Amino acid sequence: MTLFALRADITTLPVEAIVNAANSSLLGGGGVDGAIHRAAGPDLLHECRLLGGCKTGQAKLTQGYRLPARYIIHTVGPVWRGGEQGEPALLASCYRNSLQLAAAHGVRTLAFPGISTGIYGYPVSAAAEIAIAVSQAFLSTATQAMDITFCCFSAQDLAIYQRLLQGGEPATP
Ligand code: AR6
Repeated sequence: MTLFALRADITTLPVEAIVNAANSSLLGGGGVDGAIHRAAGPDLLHECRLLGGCKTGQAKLTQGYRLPARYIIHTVGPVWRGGEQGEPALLASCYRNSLQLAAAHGVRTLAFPGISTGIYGYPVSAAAEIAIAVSQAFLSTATQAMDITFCCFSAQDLAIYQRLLQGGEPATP
């Protein structure tokens, strides 16, 4: 099993790529997006301006600039509107497209934040189930191994992931 959960600031993780929970402008925002732009530095915004935004459920890749991570994969999660507006499929698409983009760039260590579970209001347990299920499905068909870390910002979120990952110990990437 190469799925891990840990509690950390995702901008500090020594992985090859981190995923950003962005908005469709890709020009920065609050939450983890703001933290990533602050830590990566202004060159990130310059590259993002060239990308022409990103649709909900899609993903785009940039360099990591001042981050330990070589790449940042920016994905736009759905805003939670009660769960009947296609949110689960869109969130699954975020994870799947991010994983495919990572694999296409030879990434072997990848960290995800809880996409949509902050400002966008997606319930953490439901989102974590999708994150894990999509990642497991991806790994079962991937041609190359990948370590996937679910980076939680709170102890509560970490407990949810650990329960869903069947109590596995959090591991450093
Ligand atoms: N490291 C890891 N996780 C973090 C960090 C961090 N440094 N900071 C926050 N989180 P959010 P969303 C967690 O709101 O819900 C932005 O303005 C946070 O606790 O960042 O997808 C974008 O520009 C939560 O668990 O993203 C969009 O407009 C998770 O990251 C909008 O927010 C995601 O919370 C996207 O909202």
